[in-house]
Amino acid sequence: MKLSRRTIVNTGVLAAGGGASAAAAKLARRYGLIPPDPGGIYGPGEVLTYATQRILTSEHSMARQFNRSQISQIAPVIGEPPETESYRRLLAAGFLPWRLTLDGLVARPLSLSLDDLMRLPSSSQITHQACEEGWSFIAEWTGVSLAYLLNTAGVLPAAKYIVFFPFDESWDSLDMADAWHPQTLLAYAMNGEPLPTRHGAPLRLRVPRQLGYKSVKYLYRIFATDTLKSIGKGLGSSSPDLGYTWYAGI
Ligand SMILES: Nc1nc2c(c(=O)[nH]1)N[C@H]1C(S)=C(S)[C@@H](COP(=O)(O)O)O[C@H]1N2
Ligand SMILES: [Mo]
Repeated sequence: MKLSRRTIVNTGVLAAGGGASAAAAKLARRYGLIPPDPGGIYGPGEVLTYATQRILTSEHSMARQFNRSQISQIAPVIGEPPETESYRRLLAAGFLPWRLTLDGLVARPLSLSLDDLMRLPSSSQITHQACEEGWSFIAEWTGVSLAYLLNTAGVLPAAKYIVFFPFDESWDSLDMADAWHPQTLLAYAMNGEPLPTRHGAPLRLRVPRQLGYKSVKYLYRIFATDTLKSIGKGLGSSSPDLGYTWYAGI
């Protein structure tokens, strides 16, 4: 019998007898599925969502893809580009001096220019991006799959998370299931044009299986690590500071 997510959640809750929190704790203990921010304001619910998603969806379940005719006429943007001096200088220089660093638990750290990235095998997707605040749009993104880059750098088996650092404060991280996922993309183009500044130039992450805030814009560094404890407040991203969970699966 194929159990629905609801069945499992309900069964877990009933079996644990103590509501969602006990069920989450039980599931998470059994499967070792604790997200990095379990102590936050969404703690028990966050553990339950992450654990049930990881148990019930295969690692390669795919986000829906659309046709060109479904691309949104208007793509909303949120926020202003980073105000740091280093970002402004790079923007003014057309990102020629920009480099993406990939380091941490990798056999061969990488430092790549935009040209270097564009010479790697490219991959495109027409997917839906949904902001937690309610708006969404469909666009085509083109870039290099994160899995390709992780393979090139030789990510070590000890790596449990991949962390994404932008020129502003909105850093985030993915577990290895989402990092290796074939639709997780480092995008340098949107709808056939170079990525517009406010959509994250020169390079952004696209994680179509999670809410928009996981798709970090304005990237400069990708870091493979076995722990998130020493980064920021140790919660795996800047989002828990703002009241959003680390795991934002949809
Ligand atoms: N570096 C950085 N990445 C970011 C953000 C940000 O403020 N800074 N906003 C996030 C949020 S909340 C959303 S919904 C999407 C919005 O992407 P868009 O501006 O291309 O629509 O980017 C995400 N990535
Ligand atoms: Mo968002």
